[in-house]
Amino acid sequence: MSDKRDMSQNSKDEQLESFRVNDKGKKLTTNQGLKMSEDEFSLKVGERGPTIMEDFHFREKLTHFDHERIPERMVHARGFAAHGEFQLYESMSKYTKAKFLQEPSKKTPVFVRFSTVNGSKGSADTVRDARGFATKFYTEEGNYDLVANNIPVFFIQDGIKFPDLVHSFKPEPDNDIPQASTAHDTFWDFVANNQESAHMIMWIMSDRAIPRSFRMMEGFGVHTFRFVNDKGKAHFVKFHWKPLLGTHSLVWDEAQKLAGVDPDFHRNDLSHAIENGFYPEFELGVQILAEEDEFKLGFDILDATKIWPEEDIPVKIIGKMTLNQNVDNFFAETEQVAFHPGHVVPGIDFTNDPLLQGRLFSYLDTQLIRLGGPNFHELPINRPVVPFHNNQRDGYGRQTINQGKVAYHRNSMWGNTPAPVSEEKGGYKNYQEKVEGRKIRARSESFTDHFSQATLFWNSMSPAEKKHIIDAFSFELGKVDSISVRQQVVDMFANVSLKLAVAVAENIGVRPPKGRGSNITKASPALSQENTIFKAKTRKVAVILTNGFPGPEVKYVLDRFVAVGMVLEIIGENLGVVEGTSGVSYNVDYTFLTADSVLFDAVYMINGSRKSQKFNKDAAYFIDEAFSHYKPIGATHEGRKWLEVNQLIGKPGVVMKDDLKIFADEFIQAVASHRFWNRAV
Ligand code: HDE
Repeated sequence: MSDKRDMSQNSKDEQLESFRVNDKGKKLTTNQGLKMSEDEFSLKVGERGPTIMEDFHFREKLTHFDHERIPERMVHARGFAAHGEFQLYESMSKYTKAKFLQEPSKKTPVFVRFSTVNGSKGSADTVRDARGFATKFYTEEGNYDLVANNIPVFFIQDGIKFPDLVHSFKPEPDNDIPQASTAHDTFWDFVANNQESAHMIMWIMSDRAIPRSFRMMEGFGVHTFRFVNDKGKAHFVKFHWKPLLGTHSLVWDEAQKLAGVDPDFHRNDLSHAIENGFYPEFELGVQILAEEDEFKLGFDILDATKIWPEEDIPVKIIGKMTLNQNVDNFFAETEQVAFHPGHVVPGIDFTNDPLLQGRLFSYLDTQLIRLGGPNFHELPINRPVVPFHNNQRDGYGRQTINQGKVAYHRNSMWGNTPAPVSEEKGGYKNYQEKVEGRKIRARSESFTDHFSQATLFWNSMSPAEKKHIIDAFSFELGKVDSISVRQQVVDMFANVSLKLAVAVAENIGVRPPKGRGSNITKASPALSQENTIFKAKTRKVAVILTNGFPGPEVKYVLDRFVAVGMVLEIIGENLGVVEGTSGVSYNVDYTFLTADSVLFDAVYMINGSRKSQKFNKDAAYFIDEAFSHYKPIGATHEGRKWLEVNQLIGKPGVVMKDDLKIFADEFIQAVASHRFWNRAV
């Protein structure tokens, strides 16, 4: 690609366009462009004879196929991505000179890959795990990667422990079991013997680890980074993504069932939302701390197991990212994208967080093995939208044809070019932090409080959220064979909350914990999902509808739902069209054979008991399950019979009204509420 083309282009999409190929309607050729007359039969000696070496087409086709797979990511193997754009609300020039954070009028193309951490590429979407939330900004100063998670802290404090952590949570090495799950001995043995993990474990046991959707997750840069302005003045900064649909989760039973019913649940959710024009939106927030205040927070800001409570340091919302385009090709884009926290632009810099320092080594290293060499930056999805010039040459898969003889610095033959650029003219210059010290392998004393913020998190949870945490610990430790490990974990979490540890100990058959509990009483309301945004928009409603439904009335209600952006899926007795009175009809999307309540956010029943016993049984099960997952249930017309049969009338979140306008209002409100935790199920 010529510089001219690179320079003229600021849209990543235009750049990708030049790489897109559509084979539809084309003639078949080999990779050398040779048209082939036959693609079904290998070249043989006689019709029944052996295949011969001469068959270059056979060999090329099979060889390519044999090499189609690349190593999956060591962690974050299962991911799903989309394109979009980022736009700033107000200039950040006071804090950073990063060009993409100066002008509210400017749009920066982005590519975002969401992922689970633990499971293999083919594992289920809804497992209990942290989620990756990695964003590549294609800026005019080169690519900036914000490689974030949906949890604001991490398990460990120093990058050197990452292989130990990952070995403990991956399937156990003797039998490769279990897949995509931390509910096994080695992980919990690691936790109990590496107590810096306490805070992260509280998040992993909470609802945050089973998100309803990628569209409903927060994102966190985790580490403390630096913003540097054009005067060279630095501020500490933490990055946040806030979803405009609010932060919402599944319930554990639902998450487990979804892993079977639809292992692609989050992928489907994201790609369908984009296809239907419901573009996911996330606001970018920053917490900013003056350098002088580095030691004022009561914990070490270089410790990645700590948050900056939002009530103490507010999150300033500075812009919005909109995901508006699905990928064309999963391998070329989602699989080959290569993120790296070290991909920065002037105005964004690092701190000495030892976890961040470890990451700055690991990401480039991992791309070399995964993408087969040092030229992965030339892959279309990884190319910056500005040209790159340096003396790096050759290597596997090199695409640029570098002209001329000179490939070294310093030179006279090319006037010592490519030439470094001064800081004033936009060259990156690392922040000149003064550091002094002895070379030692040690943990700073300021990194040794592992429990205060774990308790802060616990204190901030609603009663329902606390119950989910106790249930999650009990599930995970219930799968641990070693009684000693179970006991160690319970003893450890007594330092977070005695109530939590005692409840878990009872459930998993170990001695009551030895710990004394915590004297931390502080809470941070921003940590509870009860305090998030609630909207009916994009919520998926199962509409149970059979022939003979009252056409105009049902149409009125369904139109109201669509008007607020709810997504309706019709469940009927059979596929095809379901007919109502006055010529109103709908296409049926599912029968009870293909629909399961876990696929939906809410249920609306219009038609009640049918002649078929099977239909009645299936419907009863469907509604019961939705009820047990705390989902809104609405009924009008004959649908009310189901509420009677299932004894649901008057229960929280069960809406039944004769007046259809009032019904629609109340049901929309119920759907926006997400779940009704005050139900006894
Ligand atoms: Fe990663 N991490 N990580 N990580 N990480 C990778 O890089 C690593 C950490 C995160 O969608 C790998 O390209 C170390 C924190 C995301 O492609 C690897 C340490 C956070 C993704 C790696 C951490 C993350 C990765 C594997 C501790 C949240 C997926 C494949 C020092 C802020 C990116 C790859 C994608 C991927 C190393 C800790 C986020 C092996 C050594 C903390 C979102 O390089």
